[in-house]
Amino acid sequence: MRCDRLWTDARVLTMADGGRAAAINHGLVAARDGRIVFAGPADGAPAFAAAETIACEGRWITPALVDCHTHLVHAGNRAGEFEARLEGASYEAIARAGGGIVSTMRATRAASEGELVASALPRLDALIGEGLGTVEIKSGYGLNLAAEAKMLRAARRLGVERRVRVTTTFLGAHALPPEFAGDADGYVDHICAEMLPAIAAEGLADAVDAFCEGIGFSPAQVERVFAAARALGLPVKLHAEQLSNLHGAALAARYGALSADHLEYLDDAGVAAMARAGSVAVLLPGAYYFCRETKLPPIAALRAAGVPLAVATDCNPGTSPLTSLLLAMNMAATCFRLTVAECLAGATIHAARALGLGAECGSLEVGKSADFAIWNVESPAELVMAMGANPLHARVWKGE
Ligand code: DI6
Ligand code: FE
Repeated sequence: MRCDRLWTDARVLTMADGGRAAAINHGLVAARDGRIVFAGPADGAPAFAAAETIACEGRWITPALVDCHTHLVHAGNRAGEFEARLEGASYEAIARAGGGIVSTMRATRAASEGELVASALPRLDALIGEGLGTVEIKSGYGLNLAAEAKMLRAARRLGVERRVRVTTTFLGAHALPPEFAGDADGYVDHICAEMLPAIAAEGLADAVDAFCEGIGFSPAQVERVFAAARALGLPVKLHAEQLSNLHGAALAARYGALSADHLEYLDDAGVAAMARAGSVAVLLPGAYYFCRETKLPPIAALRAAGVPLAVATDCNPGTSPLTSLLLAMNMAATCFRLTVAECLAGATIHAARALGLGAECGSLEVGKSADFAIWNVESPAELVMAMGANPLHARVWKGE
C-alpha cells in the first residue's frame, strides 16, 4: 500500500473505541494526503511503500491533544484582580464592581484584530508546544456585534497563522455590557435579533455558548439564545453549574448540546439529562483550582451514567490563566480523581466529540486527520503525572 509517511517502532495509544482501545506495543502509523490510512500493530500491517519513514525508537504516539474550551483571544491584564482576590475580594464582588469580564471587554473592544491575534499567539504556541492539534476559541469579551465579530475573526486567523485546527464559539451571552445595564432581557433580544444572525451569516461561529449563572444569564434568557441558535442551525454548549445550580445542563441537554461545561454544582437530574442527550461533560479543573472552589463536580455520577468526560484549560484572564492542557490533565487527576485513561480520553477523543469533531480528530483511526503527538515518556501515565514538564518529541498535524 502506498503512503506519504510511515511512523514505525512506536508504542501507540489510538484512543479508538471511545478511548477504550488497548495500547499497542509494537505499532505503526501511516498517513496519506493528511489522513490516517493505518494505525495499529506492526504485525499484520499491510506492506507500505512510503515516501518517508520515521523511526520512533519506541516512543509513545497519542492523538494530538484537543483543547475544547478556551477564551484564548482577549486583551488586557487582570493581575490586579488576582492580587485583590488574594487579599479577600470575591470573584462575584469584583464582577459587580465593574471588574471581571467587563474589564477584559473594555480592553478587547479597544484592541484591533491584529493586536488580538498577536496577544493570543503566545498562548496558542504554548498549547501547540505540548502537542495540541485542535483548539476551540470563544468570543465573549466584545459584547457588541463589532467586537464579538472581531474576536471571532481573530480566532479564525489564528488557524491560518499556525498549523492547528481552530473551532470558534459565539459567547455573546457571557456578561452584560454597560450599554444594557439593568436590561439583560434587552441584551438577549439584541443577541438573538442582531448579533447572532450577523455572526452566522459571516460564518464566524461553529457553535453558540452562554454563561448560565446568577452573575451571567438566567435559564430563560439562555433558552432564547439557544432557540435562536437552533433556528440558524448552530449547535449549542453551555457554561453551566459553575457557581450555583440553575439547572443549566438539563436545559442545554434539551437542546441537544454538544457539551455542558464546569458542572461543579450539577445534580442527579442534570447528570441524567446529559446522559440521555449524549452531551459531553467538559471539566475545567484550572478554574476550580484558581478560584479555590471546594465543591467537586459529580464525577462518580457522571461516570456511572456513561457521560463522556472531557478536560480543557478554560484558558481565560479571570478564572483560569492556564495555557497547559497537560497541567489541566494533572489537575483533573489530582483534584477530580480522574484516572489516567479518563484524562487522556478527556483531552483527545471526548474533547473532539465536545466540538462535534468526533469523526475528524481525537483518535488514531483510519480516515481521520493524521494529527498526533510523539512523546518522550516511558508510559502515558507520565503525561498526566508531571507538572510543568513537557515531554513532547514531535507533533504531526494533517500528516506533516
Ligand atoms: N466562566 C468562567 O470561568 C469564565 N467565564 C465564564 O463564563 C471567566 C471569565 C473571566 O473572568 O474573564
Ligand atoms: Fe469558560
